[in-house]
Amino acid sequence: MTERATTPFEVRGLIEGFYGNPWTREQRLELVGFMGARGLNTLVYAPKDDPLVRRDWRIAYGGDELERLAELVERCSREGVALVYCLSPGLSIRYSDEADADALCRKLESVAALGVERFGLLLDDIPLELQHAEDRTAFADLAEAHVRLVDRVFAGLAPGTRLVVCPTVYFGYGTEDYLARLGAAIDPRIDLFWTGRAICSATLDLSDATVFAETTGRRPTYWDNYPVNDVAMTFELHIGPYRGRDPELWRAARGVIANGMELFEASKIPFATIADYLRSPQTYDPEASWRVALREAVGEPDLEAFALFADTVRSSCLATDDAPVVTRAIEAFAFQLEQGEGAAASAELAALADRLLAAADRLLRGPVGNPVLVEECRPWISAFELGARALRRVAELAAAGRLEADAASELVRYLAELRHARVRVFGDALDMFLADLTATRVRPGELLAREGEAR
Ligand code: LTM
Repeated sequence: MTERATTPFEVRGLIEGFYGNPWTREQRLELVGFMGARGLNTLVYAPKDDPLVRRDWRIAYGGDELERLAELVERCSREGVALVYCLSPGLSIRYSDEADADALCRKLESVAALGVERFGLLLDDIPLELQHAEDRTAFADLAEAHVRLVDRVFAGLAPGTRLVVCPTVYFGYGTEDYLARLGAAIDPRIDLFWTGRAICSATLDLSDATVFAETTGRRPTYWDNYPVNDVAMTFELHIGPYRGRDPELWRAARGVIANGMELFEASKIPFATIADYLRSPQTYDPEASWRVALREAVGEPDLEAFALFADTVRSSCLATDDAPVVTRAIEAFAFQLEQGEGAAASAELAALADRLLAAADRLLRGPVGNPVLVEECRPWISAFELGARALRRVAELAAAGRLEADAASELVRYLAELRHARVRVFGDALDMFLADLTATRVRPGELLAREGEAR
């Protein structure tokens, strides 16, 4: 593969591609301004639960929906952001039915009439086997049906229009047979999305991108599933910095588009760090970028409080260090206690707990600079406050020399309530700590009973 110029990624973007309530009209318009200001040049429109994109893909735009789309197209063109309009017909399309292929092309034409010049055909999250009997007769398998569909759609687009396809096999080693056959058969000008080794990949590596490019005959456009927190991830709040992306990835990838959370305001924090990486992957510093993103999101007066909270919700597929500040404090406390230094240990833990409590109080009850963000994060901030109370109580019991005697009766309630909250705060650290302090002292069944009470 030939080495590319130092301006890294051609495609630097975001995708509304999550399951859940799509973003609102106002949020999308705001996002386009946010992107333009940060050098992000591509917005992919693909909300899984917008009926006109997926379930009802055959239905034409009209009325309000058409007006909104036209308004988004206009805003994107003003901000220098390319809009990629996607359809996901895979749940119901009959690949062997010409009428379905026509319906798909007509719908794309109707959107092209608004001025859209880039389209996506998304074939993710559908069965790997052909479902309709007629399709099983017409095609050997899904790959063959997809080659025919992609060819048909691409041929129907006006010259110069770009098409990106999300294959049904969209993650893995990049050597899969379906990918190789699709890549070998479709026009080399068509782009392919890929999420990397996993649906939500911990790392995106130059070597994998190179393998994908060799298999498919084109550089991957990464559909990066961060910060998205849909489906089984809804208990995590993904506001940590973008990380684990190879600084040299641009040498073999066409670009990256990052999938957002339904929580729009919160998504802007990781989005800002993603924009920093995409602008300058070789100099990108996740923690420095994150600090700036947090400051922009909450404003200077709330920065310390929000940053303390944000440090406890880093859990995601990208993070190995879930809640570093609190984890280190718990480790230090446990060690000092073992050494018989209970007084010093409890003083340090109490001081941290008080800082966490003050931060939670400010965010939950004070006037804040970004109330929309705090509302979105409220379930996690409430659990953060509960955890801080638990830490405070541990410190008090230790200071009074009562940890041994009273941990079970005093702390099991916190453990039960934190588990019942069903949001991930403090990673595993606090749960393990409280469980450890209480485990040997709680009668079997008591924690379960407490969880029942918390309900
Ligand atoms: O990632 C892809 C290509 N498709 C879906 C997304 O729509 C979804 O948001 C993410 C995260 O759950 N996973 C998918 O498989």
